[in-house]
Amino acid sequence: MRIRCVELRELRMSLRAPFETSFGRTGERRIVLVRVFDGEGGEGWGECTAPEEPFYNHEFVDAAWLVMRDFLIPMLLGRELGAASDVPGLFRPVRGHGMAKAALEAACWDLQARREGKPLWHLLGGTRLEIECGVSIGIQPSLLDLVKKVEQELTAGYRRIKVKIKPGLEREIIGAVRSAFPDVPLMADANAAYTLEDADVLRSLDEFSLMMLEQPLAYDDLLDHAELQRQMRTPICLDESIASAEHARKALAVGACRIINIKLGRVGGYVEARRIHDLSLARGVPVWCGGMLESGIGRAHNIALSTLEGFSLPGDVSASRRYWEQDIIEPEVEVTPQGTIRVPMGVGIGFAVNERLIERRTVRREVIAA
Ligand code: OSB
Ligand code: MG
Repeated sequence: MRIRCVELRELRMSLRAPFETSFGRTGERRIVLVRVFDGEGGEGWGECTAPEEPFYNHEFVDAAWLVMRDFLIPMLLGRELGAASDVPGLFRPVRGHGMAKAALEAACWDLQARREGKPLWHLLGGTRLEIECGVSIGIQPSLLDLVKKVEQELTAGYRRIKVKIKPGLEREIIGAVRSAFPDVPLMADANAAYTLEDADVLRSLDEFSLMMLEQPLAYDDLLDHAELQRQMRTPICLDESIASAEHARKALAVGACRIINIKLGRVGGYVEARRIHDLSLARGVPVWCGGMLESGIGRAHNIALSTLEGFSLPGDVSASRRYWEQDIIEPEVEVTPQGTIRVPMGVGIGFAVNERLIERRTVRREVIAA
């Protein structure tokens, strides 16, 4: 298979409610979509999960667009690919920019699966037909709003609640949810807002019986996380700190975490995500699929990834309705009353792409051909 042409699009999509973390607040997403064409009538879709600003990691929409257009796409065009798994090899000269790489690689996987007439999850080696869903709840205007929100998500069936925390508010946020719902599977995500100087307050979170504490310390740290993990009972889960299988191997070797959040974009695509998955599975370390406020295309890819055996904990992959008035895939992603998503049986990502809606939301489009 060869890629003859790539289309980049930027869409504007308003979130139904703004999403706030320790690094900021997002109301309107700039969604970047990638479509690859094989010149023989085949196409594949990917989504670049780079956010609007370089606050989560170094990547952001405008940089990802340029890296794809000026470096990655020229490396891909016209090259003979035995399979989509060959794509990361072509991109190796570019350092970092995992989200830009992952978007293109994911589109090639969708294309390959469609050419072979298979669901993508099957091509990836997935085994789960239903995936367990959790929700990530941003920082709310008040504790009462937060407790109401949690109640609403539990009523909808979600199996795990993740709350965002930030310094000074962690005990109030977690305490409010824990006292309202004493037995609910609960975790907290700090998005790297703390340092080891905060070890006392972080250690005190052990009393809330959290499933895990996600990324308390710096995005580029492993050693301080290992020190904190030695002092805490609550398992640490790393998100930002794991951008490759090498990072995962080192994190586990030094004891920086006991659980890993895998995001396709952050780790640079399916090949690297599967490496992290395989290594974690071999060491008995649970993994789960994170989210980046994706549109339906990124969401469909997250569902496919979540079918791999090692994804044994509920992820941040939830219903389209929680994010968008109208999603760009059909049907939209829906969650059962049991808090699961049934894996689609159609070819490729398994959802139809609503091209008319995509066209309406597009603010920028560029086509790059050989
Ligand atoms: O840290 O997991 C995170 C959203 C944007 C950036 C980082 C994170 C998140 C989320 C939301 O937690 C996950 C989702 O609902 O897509
Ligand atoms: Mg996180």
